[in-house]
Amino acid sequence: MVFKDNYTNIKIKIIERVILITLNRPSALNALSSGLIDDLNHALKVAEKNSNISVIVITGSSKAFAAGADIKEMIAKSFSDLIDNDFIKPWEKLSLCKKPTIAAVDGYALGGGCELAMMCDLLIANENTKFGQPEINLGVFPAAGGTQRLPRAVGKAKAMDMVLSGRMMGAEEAEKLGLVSRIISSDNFIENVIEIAKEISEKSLPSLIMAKDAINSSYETSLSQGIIYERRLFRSAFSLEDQKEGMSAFIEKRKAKFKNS
Ligand code: DAK
Repeated sequence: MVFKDNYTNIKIKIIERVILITLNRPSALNALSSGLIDDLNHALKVAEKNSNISVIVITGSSKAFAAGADIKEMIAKSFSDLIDNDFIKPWEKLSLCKKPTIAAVDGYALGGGCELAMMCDLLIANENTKFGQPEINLGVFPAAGGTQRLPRAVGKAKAMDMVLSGRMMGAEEAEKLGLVSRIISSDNFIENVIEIAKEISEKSLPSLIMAKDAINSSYETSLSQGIIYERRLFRSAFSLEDQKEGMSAFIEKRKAKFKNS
């Protein structure tokens, strides 16, 4: 399986071991139409299988990461349409991706756009970013994980505030609350995010995958079960050549050269 030469709704660029996926529906502020999600999922699937790629960065434009699900596509749907065809299900592919993912968020990240960003492992925001779950203004409420991931990130009080009032939250507040991993200033925003991604991509890929898996499991299990799972994964890391290389490099005072095996 290979990347398409031309996607309709995204652009891709490979920089060393990093893939940059840019959501590209400028006329609709990157509203997440089913066509866009199909393109995103295709690129994600290829990137996940491609052994030359370690880190996936998803970004939008300086005006909008994504302004949510496509309201024009959604308006005519009925209850039974949603029962027959859960059109949000395909969005979950991102949250199931085993490789590290980074949302590089600039401009509006609203509704499904905010939810998509929250599915990523790191959320790096430009200082101008505005997060929000404004679905309440449309007579509905967040349903692509917003009522679940947002309170886990920012706490119940702030999640209730955002979801019930539909107000937007700036990057600074979002970083203070733990929704955002890092804020990067506007100058050379995406280049700086790529540098962070490149730095991560130089680590051992199997260890990155296990570390991500261990952290995600902390949301699904009790502390004692999570600690047992962490320890099992840690033991497996000792079957990697990369573990010997990483520790030898430390002792020999040189930079580790991981083989991802
Ligand atoms: N969908 C479709 N088109 C959109 C859009 C959206 N979400 N957001 C913006 N656009 C389009 C506008 O209609 C406009 O198109 P034209 O009128 O030029 O054809 C163009 O993008 C530029 O937008 P504006 O003219 O409005 O630009 P402004 O700078 O004035 O305002 C804005 C920017 C981001 C504040 C504004 O566009 C806005 O409020 N957008 C809507 C934000 C929003 O309400 N987002 C939530 C969408 S609902 C589900 C699970 C989850 C979901 C659904 C189902 N299930 C489990 C079934 C998720 C739902 C959502 O995300």
